[in-house]
Amino acid sequence: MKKMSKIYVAGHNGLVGSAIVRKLESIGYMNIIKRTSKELDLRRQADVNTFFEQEQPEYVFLAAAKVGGIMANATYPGQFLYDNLMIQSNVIEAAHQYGVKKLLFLGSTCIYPKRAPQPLKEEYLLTGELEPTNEPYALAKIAGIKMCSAYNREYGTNFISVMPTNLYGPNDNFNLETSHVLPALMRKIHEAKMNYALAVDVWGSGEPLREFLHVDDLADACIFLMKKQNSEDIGEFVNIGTEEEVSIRGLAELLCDVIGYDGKLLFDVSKPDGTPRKVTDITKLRELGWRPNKPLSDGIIQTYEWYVENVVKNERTAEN
Ligand code: GFB
Repeated sequence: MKKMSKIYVAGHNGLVGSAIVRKLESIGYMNIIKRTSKELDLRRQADVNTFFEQEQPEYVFLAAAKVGGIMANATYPGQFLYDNLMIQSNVIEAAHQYGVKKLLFLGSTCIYPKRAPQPLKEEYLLTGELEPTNEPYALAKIAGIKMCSAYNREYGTNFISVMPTNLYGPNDNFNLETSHVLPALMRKIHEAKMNYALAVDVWGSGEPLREFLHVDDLADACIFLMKKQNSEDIGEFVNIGTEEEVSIRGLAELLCDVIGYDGKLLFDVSKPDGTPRKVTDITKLRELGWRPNKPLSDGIIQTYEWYVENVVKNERTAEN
């Protein structure tokens, strides 16, 4: 990938796509193509083909997806399945049709079986039943992995897939109905502090274990893989994570420390826990030559500053 190569970042406004664009621009990539979902609906195959025919991208980061936390997955299972299958199928097929040199497809560690051994190794894919709260999303992502590897076999393409663990960082979704746990608890704890509330509501038992990767680390890993590795080096896909886990209770306590809130945590067990544990094995990624470098506490401090500067201030301005 050269500094003037034509690179399409699908989903450039999202958490992942925006981090990839930030990183690419910061290291001198000048020729990045972006389209909002209003300008190009990736669920429409003819429009996607026209776009690829006109733009002829050489490299594609496929970060466009319908994503959300445990409640969004449960509330919109049809949209999660349809939108993701359509977006990824159209982009992967067009990348093949129009001769893209390399494509990187982003999945998620929810592709692994609910009761897979931990830490999760790549070979555990399709060895058991999926976690029901995100089965439609996981099935779409598994189809994406299989489509990339099938196209590599059948057409000789160079399409690679990566499975990031739970992500967080700037440009995350802070909507309490649809967000993931880290931004949701950041918002709830911040608002509790500002309103002098005595307690914060945390969904589930607080016992599930999760691993959190800062999205700037993910972007760095994706660009590293795009530049240096091919599908035959990577195999079907590679995990991207930190191998460090924290309970939801532990995460809430860490957020309370960073935000400066000393009220109570109230666990609402009427809400789902989801998968009990999800920690990646990143041996393969280390062997390929990459390792994470942002500790969770530093990443949370940086993300909280971003949240206050961007989300809180904008909402205050909109209210006035
Ligand atoms: O991040 P999250 O929504 O999704 O929830 P998953 C993780 C855990 O945090 C669950 C708990 O046990 C939630 O019950 N939790 C506690 C909360 N308080 C809250 C809250 O206020 N909001 C939210 N959202 N959770 C998603 C999948 O699973 O992870 C996706 O649904 C995707 O498909 C994504 O794979 C990475 O980690 O359970």
